[in-house]
Amino acid sequence: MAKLISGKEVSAKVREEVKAQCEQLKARGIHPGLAVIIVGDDPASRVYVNNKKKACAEVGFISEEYALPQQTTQEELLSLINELNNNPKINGILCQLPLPSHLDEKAVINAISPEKDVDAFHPSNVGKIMIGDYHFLPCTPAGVMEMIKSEGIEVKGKNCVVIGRSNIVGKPMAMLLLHEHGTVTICHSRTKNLKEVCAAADILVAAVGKAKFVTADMVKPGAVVLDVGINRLENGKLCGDVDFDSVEPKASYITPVPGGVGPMTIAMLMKNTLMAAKLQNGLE
Ligand code: L34
Repeated sequence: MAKLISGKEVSAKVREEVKAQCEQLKARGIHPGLAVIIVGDDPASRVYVNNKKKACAEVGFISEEYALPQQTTQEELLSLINELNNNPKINGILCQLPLPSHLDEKAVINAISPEKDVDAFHPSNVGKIMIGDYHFLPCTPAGVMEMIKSEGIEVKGKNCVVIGRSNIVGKPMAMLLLHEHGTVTICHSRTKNLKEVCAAADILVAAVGKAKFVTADMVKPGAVVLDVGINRLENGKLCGDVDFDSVEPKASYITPVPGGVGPMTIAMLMKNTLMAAKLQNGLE
């Protein structure tokens, strides 16, 4: 029987801390503001953006939503980002991904001012993370680390395996585990003996994007299993990358989906936005 690490509970604590610090900033005349851009009408993105707005309201941030139509041009999107870069009321800018296929994601990420890049996707922030000298951490990997810390789980010297090598999750996740002195392996679609590699992990992070990809035979008894996946099944239910029912009895800790890493991603976004407001006001 694994202990469940509740993203709902851990994220509520993070938001509480952010709220308290936001009140202190407000007392000094600083009101943190986040701009969220969403292009098109992807239903999942809509849910995530709504959750982000809700979290902003809860912690006391100003949030501005820019909902652009599906056929928005690259020029229009870049011109909005440029405006927001120059808007002193806005401390953080986030453009919800994925973008419609006619838009150039890389160019959009590059256009956001690194000081306002609360996703930490800009190459300058990615580089800073690599050398361990950063202000912003990418929200999802940072959320996973926060869950690990909330249980006092030690990473130092542990065998950590990350499945998935995306720029948004897999790669930065591996880096954060490395910063905590884990011995880190990144697996992907070309990995040989994936099952064996995973089964050697003390800490296993699944960020593949395939429902129930991680089965019990891939998990070492007593492993800590963190599930980043959010997959929608045909019946409309959400499901992680981990086959929860078979893995849960084998693991020592496991995160649920929903109510796991998803809410943590949003809480860490609040933390980054607070940091952005402090930085832009010379407080960090
Ligand atoms: N720019 N794009 C940018 N930044 C991000 O950090 C994201 N991400 C990912 C997708 N695109 C992005 C998110 O916001 C994934 N993501 C995200 C955020 C919130 C939730 C899931 C993914 C979330 O709230 N999950 C809930 C369930 C929501 C539901 O019912 O669909 C949960 O309990 O897991």
